[in-house]
Amino acid sequence: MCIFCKIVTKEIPSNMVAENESFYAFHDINPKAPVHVLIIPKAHYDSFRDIPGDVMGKMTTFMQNVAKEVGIDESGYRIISNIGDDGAQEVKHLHFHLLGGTHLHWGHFSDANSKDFL
Ligand code: DGP
Repeated sequence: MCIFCKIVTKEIPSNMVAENESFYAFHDINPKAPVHVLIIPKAHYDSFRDIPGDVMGKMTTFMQNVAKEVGIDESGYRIISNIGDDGAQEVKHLHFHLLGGTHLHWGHFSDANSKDFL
């Protein structure tokens, strides 16, 4: 069982923000912003590649509500999902990072020159 599946079953403790029958939100152990919440489906999907569209639709509503719950809905926030090797995904259970509580800068993505891809 993966580490986030163990968080869902409470085998590994976490600082919960919200949950319903299908999704779970908890504070990241290594926060990169004043608010840094991880949002996961309780069912295991390796990454965003694998989640069915209808489940993603329900997850979107849950994520919107979590942003309200932690008080960053009006001020703004960022949602990131790292996918696979080039996405630098460490935990292979789909998760979205919800970041906010400060003005976030844009960067830290790659040393590559974007012109390389044009
Ligand atoms: P990613 O690189 O997108 O796979 O990020 C994984 C995130 O998961 C990273 O920000 C740290 C967080 N994390 C890893 N293990 C744990 C844990 O046991 N508890 C909590 N709360 N967060 C964890």
